[in-house]
Amino acid sequence: MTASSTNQTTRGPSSEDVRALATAVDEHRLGRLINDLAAFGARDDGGVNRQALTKDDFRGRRFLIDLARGYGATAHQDTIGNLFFRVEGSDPHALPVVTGSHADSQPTGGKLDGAYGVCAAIEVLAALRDSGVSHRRPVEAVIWTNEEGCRFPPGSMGASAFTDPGLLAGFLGTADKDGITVEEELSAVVADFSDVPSRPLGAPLAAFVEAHIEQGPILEAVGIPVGVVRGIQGTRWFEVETTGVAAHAGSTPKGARDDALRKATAIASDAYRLFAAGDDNLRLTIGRMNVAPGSINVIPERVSFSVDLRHPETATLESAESTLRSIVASQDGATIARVMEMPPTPFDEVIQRTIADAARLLGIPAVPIDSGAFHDSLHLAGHAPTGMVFVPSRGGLSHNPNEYTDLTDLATGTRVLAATVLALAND
Ligand code: HGY
Ligand code: MN
Ligand code: MN
Repeated sequence: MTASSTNQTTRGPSSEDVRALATAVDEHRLGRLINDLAAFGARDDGGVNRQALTKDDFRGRRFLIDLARGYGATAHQDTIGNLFFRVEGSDPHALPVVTGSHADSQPTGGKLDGAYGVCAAIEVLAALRDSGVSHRRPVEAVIWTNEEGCRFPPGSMGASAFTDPGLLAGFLGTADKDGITVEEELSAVVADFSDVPSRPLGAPLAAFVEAHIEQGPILEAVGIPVGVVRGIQGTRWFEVETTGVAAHAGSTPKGARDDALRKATAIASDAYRLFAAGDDNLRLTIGRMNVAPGSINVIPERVSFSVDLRHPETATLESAESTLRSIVASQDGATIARVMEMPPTPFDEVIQRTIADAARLLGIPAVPIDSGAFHDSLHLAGHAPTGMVFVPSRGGLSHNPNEYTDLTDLATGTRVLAATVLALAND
């Protein structure tokens, strides 16, 4: 099993150690952990609302810190709240192999998006302890702050500040719809986490591997339990604003109505029509629209709405953005601002091969796959050799309370993750 980034065949773990570690992955312990974490921000419909830096998010973190310490890990945090749970290897000076994901969710999220990768990473720590398998490098499980970006855009705030600390100041000042900032939320809980030592952003690491649900229909359709992710498509987020004049719904004649919502809906319908006709891989989503003053009998004076644009190629994203900008310009006074840009990002070939080798050694079928969703790994890919392990999503559904993956598949993905981490920790 090759594990080093120099393409040399290096001393990796013995097949016996890999199998011992995979056997130590406990499906039921993993299932319990996923359900225990889902209790923080649980919704009545079985989903989860654990948005970034909310009380539920922080309570979930505290629960995971105490759990990881119980597995013999030390906990650290950085200035944007990323959490690291570290178990030492035989060489304390070696760069760590890091695995993990995000614990924040969508407001109408499921139990698995992000949480699965966090729980799988902690299960790897538990399996390392239980199996006694040796590893040279330290292994760390990480919880990245605010991956979803729905409360505080942009997405992957914690991972991108970790890999580019210059972004931190801007992120700390970001406010949610109620005007509460990232900095206010983080400083409100400093005392609660004073037992967790700090570490600087941007620590070097040997490799990063993230387990995640696919959130799409491909693995289920082909009946394969593991996806070896080749890379992530590009994503761009925009805020569009239109303005008008608030006036009486009944007494304002047609010619005197300056209606912000009429302009916004004209932009939206032009965008949907043009993108429906375009490249099938181009994805446009208008997920949020705010209308002010929002009264049934007042002509809207301001509308703001989000646009989420995705495609595997930068050139297509560029041309789609300029089309969108010209549609917005067709409505007088309308403005558009780009609030996030994640470029299409390929993953490290050696990490992909290490994941594929791990699955093969364990006799687990695996296929290469591309990610339609963005992930924290997109940012880590520029910081260290990075890869992802996908497991199937039932019906391809995610960002929905009915998100579901069989526990067997979750455990299978965790076994491949554990074997991959072991290979990288012994390269
Ligand atoms: O939006 C995404 O792709 C991710 O699930 N946050
Ligand atoms: Mn996610
Ligand atoms: Mn998500």
